[in-house]
Amino acid sequence: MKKKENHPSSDSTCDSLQSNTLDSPTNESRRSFFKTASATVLAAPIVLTSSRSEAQAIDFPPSPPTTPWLTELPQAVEPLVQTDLFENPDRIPQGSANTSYEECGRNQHQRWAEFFGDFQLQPNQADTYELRVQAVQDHVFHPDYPDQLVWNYVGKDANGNPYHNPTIHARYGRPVLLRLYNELPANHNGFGTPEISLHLHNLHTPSESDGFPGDYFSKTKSGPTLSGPGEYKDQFYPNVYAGLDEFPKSASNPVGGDRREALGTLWYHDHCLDFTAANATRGMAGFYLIYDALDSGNENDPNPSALRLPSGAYDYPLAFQDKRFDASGIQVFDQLDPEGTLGDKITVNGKIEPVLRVARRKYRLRLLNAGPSRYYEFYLVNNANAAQTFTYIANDGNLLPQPILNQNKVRLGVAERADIVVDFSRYGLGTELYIVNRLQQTSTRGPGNVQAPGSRILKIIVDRNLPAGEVDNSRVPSNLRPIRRPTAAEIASAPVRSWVFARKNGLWTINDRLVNVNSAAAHVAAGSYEIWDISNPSNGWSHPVHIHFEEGIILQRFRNGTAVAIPTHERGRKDVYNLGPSERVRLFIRFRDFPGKYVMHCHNMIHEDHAMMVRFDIVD
Ligand SMILES: [Cu+2]
Repeated sequence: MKKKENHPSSDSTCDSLQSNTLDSPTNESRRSFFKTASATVLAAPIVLTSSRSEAQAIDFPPSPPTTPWLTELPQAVEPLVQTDLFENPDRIPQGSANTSYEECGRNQHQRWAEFFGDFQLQPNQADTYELRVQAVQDHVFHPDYPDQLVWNYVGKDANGNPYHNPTIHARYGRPVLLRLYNELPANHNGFGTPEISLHLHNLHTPSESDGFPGDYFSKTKSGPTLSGPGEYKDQFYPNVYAGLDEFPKSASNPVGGDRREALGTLWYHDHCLDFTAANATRGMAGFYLIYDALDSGNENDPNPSALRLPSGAYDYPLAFQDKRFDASGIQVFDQLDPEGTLGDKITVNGKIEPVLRVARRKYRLRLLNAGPSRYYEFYLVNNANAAQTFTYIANDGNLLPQPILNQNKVRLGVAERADIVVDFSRYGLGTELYIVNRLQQTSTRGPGNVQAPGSRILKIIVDRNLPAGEVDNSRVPSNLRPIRRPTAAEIASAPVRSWVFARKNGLWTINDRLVNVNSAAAHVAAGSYEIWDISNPSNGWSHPVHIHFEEGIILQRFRNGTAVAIPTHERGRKDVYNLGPSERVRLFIRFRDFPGKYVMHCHNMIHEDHAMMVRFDIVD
């Protein structure tokens, strides 16, 4: 058990927070933070410490060994089916919060009337989904470990069965209304907190639906930036391209916005203030894939301008998370330690050392580092550990202007994505391949060296030919999506804002400040653009910095004050900017369409929770 000091600037009176790290059902000492935390306390960071004490930190032993390759991943990842949100006349989605019928006190949906006309949504105006965040008691990370508790977003599959952390398929021009119920137990013991805020990383989502960290809710509690608790919260995803005001919807632009700003591979996860690492580690994360006329999700698309990338069962998202397990095989996480818990077991879509069987054809693999802390450098290798080649097509959910051919590695900081196309037709039936991680890491502070052969994370078996009559019509064209680069005049006229990511008294700061969701550190004008100069003066740790809501373009990279080349895969649009030791990045970014409160933070979720995050407001 350990006791932490309060955040020095907090007016919190809660000084007896208990460790609730261990999750064994027999551990009587577990405590839920929020049993003792008052609403006042919730308004401020509460898990902060002024210094790390080695004596207090829990040093977990390595996770118990597991027998590899016992679990098979499904051969296709099905999209979530819609839920009818019109059955209950009291709870029809509407512009303002439906607090009379148990919705939490969110702000009014922006531009609602512009999209839907009426105060209430009409049938067929949007794709409607319902997710319920639930405690699932029987998750199997690995057959050698016991069934155990996770928290998942639970929808329903086409047969009405529970679909955990479902993949959502969306289309530009078709809004999504996602209703999120919080059904977590208020009396939870163990790591994680039963208040939630759903962030869809990095859709162009209005502030009130962005999963702002202070917007967390449960049936009985609400974050400092909501006006009240509730059973559920409606999130409105307009699914327009960024730049809606500059490129309005019209007959020739039916979606609205700048089509060069399209995204593809997105993911959603919990973003509760101070507990993002714990809640995401507890299991709250899933994919949201969005398509448009170009990246249409149909490899047989007759539209001549469609890219025809591998689609359907051959468009496969893979989320990697680092996790730690105790001697009995139960997941553990130290949410009080500002250096967190580094996972030594890597799950792929929630499974340890799984197998994916593929057909002899091209696949689009969407790789996501879902955190909380570990960096990866992935290679696709054969049985002799020889690296295989693939085509790198998208970074952070943005298709690159041109594919990068003959690549053999993908390096991902937390929340970064990479879409790659692998042609398995090159391999004979029965070929066994592996995704391996060669990046060494011994603490949550950042990665170390790259060393072969690395550890095998996922086994891929090329186990079948295409069914008779089926042809692989997919392709990777030589041009993918055009990019809008800032002009020289825009760069010259852009105001420069500097952000320093550092460490102070054992915590993590931005411009010397700990997170304060009640106060914006920057006000940027809607429709404007700026250069953000982000830097990490330390040589002791790394920060994958994430800016919500808008993507940026890296203008320059520096290491130890010297300009260095921008890697090819970083020359598209990005939403995560890796700051390695003594690194600095200058990026160009626009702020458009939906004013309100947003955040920038380190996406090493442990740094984020301990308190490397800043609120910025877009103002009219
Ligand atoms: Cu960091």
